[in-house]
Amino acid sequence: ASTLNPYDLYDIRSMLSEEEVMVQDAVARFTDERVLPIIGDCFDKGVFPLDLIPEMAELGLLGSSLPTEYGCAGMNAVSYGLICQELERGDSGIRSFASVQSSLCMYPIYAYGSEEQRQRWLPQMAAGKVIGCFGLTEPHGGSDPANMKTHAKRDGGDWVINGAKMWITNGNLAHIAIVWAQTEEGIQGFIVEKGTPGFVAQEVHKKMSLRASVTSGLFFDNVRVPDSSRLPNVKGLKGPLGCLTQARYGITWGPIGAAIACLQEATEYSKTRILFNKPIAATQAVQLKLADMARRITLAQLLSLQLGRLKDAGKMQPTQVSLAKWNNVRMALDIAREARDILGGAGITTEYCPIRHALNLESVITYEGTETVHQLVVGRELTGINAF
Ligand code: TGC
Ligand code: FAD
Repeated sequence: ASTLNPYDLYDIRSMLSEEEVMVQDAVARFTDERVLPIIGDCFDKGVFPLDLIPEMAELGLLGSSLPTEYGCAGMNAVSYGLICQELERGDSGIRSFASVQSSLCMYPIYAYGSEEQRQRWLPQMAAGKVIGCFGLTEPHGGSDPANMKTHAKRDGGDWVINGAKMWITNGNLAHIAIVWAQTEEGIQGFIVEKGTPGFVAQEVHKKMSLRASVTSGLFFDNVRVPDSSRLPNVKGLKGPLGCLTQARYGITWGPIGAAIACLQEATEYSKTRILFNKPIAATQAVQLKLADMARRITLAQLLSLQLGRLKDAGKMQPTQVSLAKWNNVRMALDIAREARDILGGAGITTEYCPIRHALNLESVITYEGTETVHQLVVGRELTGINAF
């Protein structure tokens, strides 16, 4: 009998350190025991499972790569990737929560914030007591954030923010928003607290995707914040883009988890579904589909692991992240749709995971840079010509 693991055909596990294996196993257990039993219902009802936040914090999953002096776990990039993979095996919405909290909110406070801001926010965010959201995208077009309309104007020792952000994950859950605004000195980031007069979050309804995640619009009507809430150590688009590089790196890993869940479901189903006197798994058509899924998952696993090793060595480039985000999300979306097909009619209900993953991945392929944006980043690298 074969000793190969069908969901790890190239034995990625053997390339992980002892600590990385422990992290993966702990998060896998969390997903199996705490996420999978409830997530179909959460998706149906359109609610994010808030109860899971303290447990995610306890496992060190919030800001996992930041230093222990701020109450974080100080793990490496590969461990962060494995966290994203195991969370997204549960649901993209759970991984989104961790991505936003870790890479888009805690990371900028750590990388661009003052020591006072770090001390004030990071330990509470690692503990899941303060939730963050990240406001970059605006209603008139997210792919081109350089053209943002939201602006902040100096007024004595304060700043006054006006504008709107759209499609903001965690918007209505968040205690603080990292808000990117145009200023006379270029784009700058501000920490805006919930309850600040003039700041309103409004949840987006009627979503068919990422239903177990909160998505909101943010509105700023003469919102006054002190200069101490400005992130002092970055100016320009490289501020938000630097956060996106962190989050996109995690998103290269996440969809591998979703794809594995779909392959597993399709394989099991096909072995027990008897048609024309034999399991559909015994047909060449289904085996070709399953084999192709395994091939694409294996390639994605190798891409993300190498990307993680480059990141841990301090050598990862944004173009490499774009290539892997594009490849791996496309891989998972195609697999989720194909797995849905193998399940026939049963595949259209949330009793089985493929349709939920397929619908979720429709967001994942759009957010953090659309597939086209990442293709054009790679094209620009090859040609030296900016085709945006
Ligand atoms: P360009 O004007 O050339 O560059 C501006 C400055 O930024 C630097 N830079 C980067 N730095 C770090 N990481 C990156 N990936 C970077 N890319 C560029 C660059 O060196 C330059 O620095 P400096 O010092 O010279 O000023 O900008 P560009 O032409 O590279 O950007 C164009 C484009 C289209 C790639 C960029 O605008 C883009 O990525 N657009 C897509 C926007 C996007 O992804 N939005 C995502 C919003 S957040 C989100 O979706 C969260 S979902 C979370 C969840 O729920 O999980
Ligand atoms: P647009 O930018 O209007 O793009 C429309 C179409 O035009 C796309 O197909 C795009 O690929 C294409 N296109 C754009 N430029 C070109 C070009 N030069 N050539 C060819 N085609 C082009 N944003 C945040 O800031 N924070 C969040 O937390 C967040 N969470 C999100 C959660 C969800 C569920 C979703 C769906 C989105 C979220 N986003 C968030 C927003 C997301 O980043 C944007 O949706 C994304 O960047 C695309 O922007 P857009 O929707 O305005 O589409």
